[in-house]
Amino acid sequence: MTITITAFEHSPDRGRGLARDMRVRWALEEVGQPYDVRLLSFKAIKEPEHLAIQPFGQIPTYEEGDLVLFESGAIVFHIATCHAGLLPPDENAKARAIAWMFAALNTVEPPVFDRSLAMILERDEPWYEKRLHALEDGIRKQLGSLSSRLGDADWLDGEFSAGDLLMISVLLRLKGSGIVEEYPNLSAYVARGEMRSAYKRAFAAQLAVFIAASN
Ligand code: GTB
Repeated sequence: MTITITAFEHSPDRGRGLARDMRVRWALEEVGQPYDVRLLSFKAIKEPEHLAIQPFGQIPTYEEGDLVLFESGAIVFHIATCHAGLLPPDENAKARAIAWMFAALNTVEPPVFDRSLAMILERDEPWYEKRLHALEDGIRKQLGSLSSRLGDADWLDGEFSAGDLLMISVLLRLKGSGIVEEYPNLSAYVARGEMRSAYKRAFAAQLAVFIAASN
């Protein structure tokens, strides 16, 4: 059955792979599932046709036969449960990998997202610098804990899993800030993710959308 995901027709990240379709593309590449992409404008994501499949008017979504899903974490989890390669077979190890998926989305992504939002919406406020420092200190608190747990391991818990895929996707949002580089093991961890051939294919696919839209 054909898998179709949605992504931005003109991603504001200009091909840097920061929008959340990237994690879904990466998961599909990891498990070797081909997929189609329906590209949508900012106007189209707020129209009834898209709202019927994504109630908040966002990308990404996932369609496969009768199944329609939204929320990138739920989509990655679905892909990981249906195909080998992103969750370990041992039940306890699987539960721990799922815990890392939640940690990426519930513990690390919120402060990272708040920083991105502040940089867009609050840049002209007189208190912006103070707020940015406070948000970055919040991120450092989580990254310090993550760095201690990772130690000198390659991945968060044994083999590469959907937990690593989501955590690295979240950390990539900090590219250019210099914050991840304060933790050399996290910096190397992110680089290991980016070196995976599945990541490279997913990145190239989303970049091709930006290049085609620029021509
Ligand atoms: N919790 C949902 C999920 O994980 O699927 C959140 C989905 C979401 O935030 N989607 C964003 C969206 O559709 C795109 S990814 N926004 C439109 C809207 O809400 O109206 C977020 C994003 C956008 C842009 C950049 N960027 O330019 O760097 C990075 C990330």
